[in-house]
Amino acid sequence: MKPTHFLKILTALALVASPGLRAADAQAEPPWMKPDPAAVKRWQDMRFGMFIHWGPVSLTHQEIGWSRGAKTPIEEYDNLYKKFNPVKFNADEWARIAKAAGMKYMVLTTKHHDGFCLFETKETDYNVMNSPFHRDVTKELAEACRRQGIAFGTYYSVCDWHHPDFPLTSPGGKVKRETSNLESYNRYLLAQIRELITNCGPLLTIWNDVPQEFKGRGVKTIQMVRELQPDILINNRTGDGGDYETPEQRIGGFNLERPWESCMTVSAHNHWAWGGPEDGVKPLSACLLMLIRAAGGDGNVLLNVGPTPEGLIEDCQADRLKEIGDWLAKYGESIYATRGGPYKPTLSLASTRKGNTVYLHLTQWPEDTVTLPPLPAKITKSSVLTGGTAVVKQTSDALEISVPASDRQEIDTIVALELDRPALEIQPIALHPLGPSLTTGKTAIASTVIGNGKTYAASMAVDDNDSTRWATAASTGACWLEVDLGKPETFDRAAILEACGERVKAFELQAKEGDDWKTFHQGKKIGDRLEVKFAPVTAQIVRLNITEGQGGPTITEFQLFSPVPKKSP
Ligand code: H79
Repeated sequence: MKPTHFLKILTALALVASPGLRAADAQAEPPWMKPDPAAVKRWQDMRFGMFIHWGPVSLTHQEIGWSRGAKTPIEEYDNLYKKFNPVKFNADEWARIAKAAGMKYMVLTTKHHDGFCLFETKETDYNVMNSPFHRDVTKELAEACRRQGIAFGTYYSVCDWHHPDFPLTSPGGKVKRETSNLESYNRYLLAQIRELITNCGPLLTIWNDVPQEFKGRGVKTIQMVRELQPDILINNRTGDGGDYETPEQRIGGFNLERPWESCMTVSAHNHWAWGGPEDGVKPLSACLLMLIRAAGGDGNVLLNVGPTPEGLIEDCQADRLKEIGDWLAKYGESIYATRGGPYKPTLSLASTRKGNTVYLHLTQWPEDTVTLPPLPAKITKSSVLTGGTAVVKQTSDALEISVPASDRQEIDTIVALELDRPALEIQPIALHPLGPSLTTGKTAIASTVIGNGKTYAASMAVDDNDSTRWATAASTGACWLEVDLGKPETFDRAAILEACGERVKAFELQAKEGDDWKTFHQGKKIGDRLEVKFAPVTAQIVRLNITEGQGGPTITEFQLFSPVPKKSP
């Protein structure tokens, strides 16, 4: 059968990132577990921050932490700091680059999983003051940010593959130490976070990472940081949660209840630390869509740069950031200090709101007229922020928007709708033209699952939750995912969401007929989200057969949809 074209139509994308605390738990919580609401609001209003992954590892062009004991022998990795001398480092220049990008805050890796400390600390000699550079990079950045009106926060990994008391070590935290002392390591961690707040604070946030060993210990971290600085925020990777969710390398789903921030890499190869001159950057469109989709879902974006061993943010990264900043300088009113919605984001649309205004970000035009469910408000005026005019028709059962093709922007056409009431009063509106998926909650199996556990099981691809996924080991190429629909069902469309970039290179959709698999659709790349349409198929057992893959394909959702019943005239 012939592969059909992409269907780039409006589709509700996402579900809520991850469940918050249950009401009963919330009541039992001590008050210091809760952030200062004004501080949360200030941080949400910023919407866009700079993440910086840096350290002696930049000398190797390999990934921070992960390359220790893998690409780089441990002995060599742990001695890199003796050659770390970033003489061109200028904290004010980094703050200036962040500011020009329209970023309102910065978060620096003060200690990644490799244990090296980019700040002056009494707790270990393994820190920047003992490198030839001999300067407290963290403090200098905190001060430069303060001078330039940028909020400053510190990334501090909970896991530490270098520290002798930490139970796991390199490569990749997969090796158990023969002796360890988590209690003593916890004292070290608390002492260092205290140093960061006292010497470099006040801080916007403590950004913890990889807390697997810290269940039950995060509470102490949260208590201490709030005692030291009541308006500080702390992310959810403490071991016991925290103030905001942190989807990584993907944009979170719509969520007005729980604050969230997606951390993303500007590197074309998704590198955190500097990947060398050939690393490259993501296109401007991809960067802007991150921001637009995040704002539309009520989340922030923390966009990462990896500076060079000389201490420079490479031109190609800085130039891309400047382009984002130029866009924000023109259209920032539709991003900063807005809330997500009322329409939940889809592939082709995101909406944000502030005061009496709804901003529609139209990022694709599958049809000349965008038809949406009606807004429960009267639109008193409309304008196109990006230039030109829009025709806006409001009826009792639809809102129709059209913008002449010549006024549509390649990346984002922004239509501002003035309402007769506060836009925040409107309840979120889901756009579900594809209808509910037939695969949701059904039984799924896979040819292989990373770790063979539940976390990345096949069922995670049919749970209608874009925070979970079916994953395979990095060595996996070809693989398959099979869903039993429970009874024969008829479907003519599929949506496939892939995580972690484009690891699928070729795939087919197959239906089981007796003992045979019949292919009803073939495709190549999947990517973030692919929607396909085909002639109706009736089957009970269906397979996503990845015939070519690289680096361990991982699928967030595999969905099938019944044909839409024709409207009677
Ligand atoms: O600092 C960045 C990552 O190093 C860190 N979080 C962000 C902010 C992180 N630590 N653990 N994880 C993320 C989760 C595990 C990611 C992995 Fe992989 C994906 C491990 C194996 C595949 C990335 C790619 C790291 C090694 C290969």
